Amino acid sequence: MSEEEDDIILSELDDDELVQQMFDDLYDGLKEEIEEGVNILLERKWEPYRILTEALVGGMTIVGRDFRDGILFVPEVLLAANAMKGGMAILKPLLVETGAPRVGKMVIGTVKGDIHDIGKNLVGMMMEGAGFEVVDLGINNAVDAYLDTAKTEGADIVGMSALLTTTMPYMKVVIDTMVEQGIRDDYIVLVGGAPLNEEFGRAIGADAYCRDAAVAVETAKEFMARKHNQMAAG
Ligand code: B1M
Repeated sequence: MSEEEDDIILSELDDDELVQQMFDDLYDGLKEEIEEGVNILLERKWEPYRILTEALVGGMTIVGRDFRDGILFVPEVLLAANAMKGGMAILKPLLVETGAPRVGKMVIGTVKGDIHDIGKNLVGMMMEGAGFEVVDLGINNAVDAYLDTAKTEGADIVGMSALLTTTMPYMKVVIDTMVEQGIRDDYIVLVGGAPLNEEFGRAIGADAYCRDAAVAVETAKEFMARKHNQMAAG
């Protein structure tokens, strides 16, 4: 059989087959195929958030498992991340175009020593979609980056992301510095990332740990509502 005959036509697959194929394509770091898959699912009227969570995050979970088990290595995972970002770039304007009134401002970044940014980007996208203004600090952020930007931007929320057990303690450094400077209560501090949990969030003095981007949005809304109520009362 010729190579052409072997080619899979994504648009001819049913939804389940297409999502399975996207898992394979993400695994193989095939950015163009991932972009095509996302566009096909959009044409089939899938909600952008569903595409994000079921097709893209689902695929990245498989990559993560094989990375952990030593089946995939950094260069391959980088390609997978690049493919995922291609798909996210298509979805971003759709998640953001809600036209909702601004409900608050968040400064978000990945902590010092950590270059993982997919989860942080996803949270930023979802927050924007929910009507928050988001200032993205990128990766590898030291205390000053968070605090200086939160101050100059007049942020309501400081969001921190960490994907490594070695970098997550840095979140406490940021929060402790806020306490030392007497500004801890000026901000809602939300933290997230795969190795964290609620207990860790509490132990470092964050306002909340957010399991995923949807929880981050809900939590941010709740805290903003409380803040507005306090302001109205006081
Ligand atoms: Co890295 N890596 N990585 N990696 N990587 C992990 C995290 C790891 C768990 C893989 C594994 O072993 N199974 C492991 C960490 C082990 C540990 O510490 N316990 C690991 C390791 C070891 C490493 C290196 C040290 C590998 C090496 O060099 N030997 C190295 C470290 C580099 C560094 O940061 N200094 C490294 C490098 C990389 C790549 C560069 C190749 C690439 C990152 C590319 C990029 O981000 N641009 C990469 C990737 C892609 C991963 C995995 C496979 C996937 C992460 C991801 O994007 N997930 C990851 C395995 C895994 O997590 N299962 C792994 C998808 C994303 C949507 O989920 O980020 O969890 P997540 O975000 C979620 C929630 O956590 C939450 O919401 C998001 C959306 O729902 N959330 C927040 C995240 N941040 C939030 C912030 C908030 C709220 C919610 O603020 C309010």
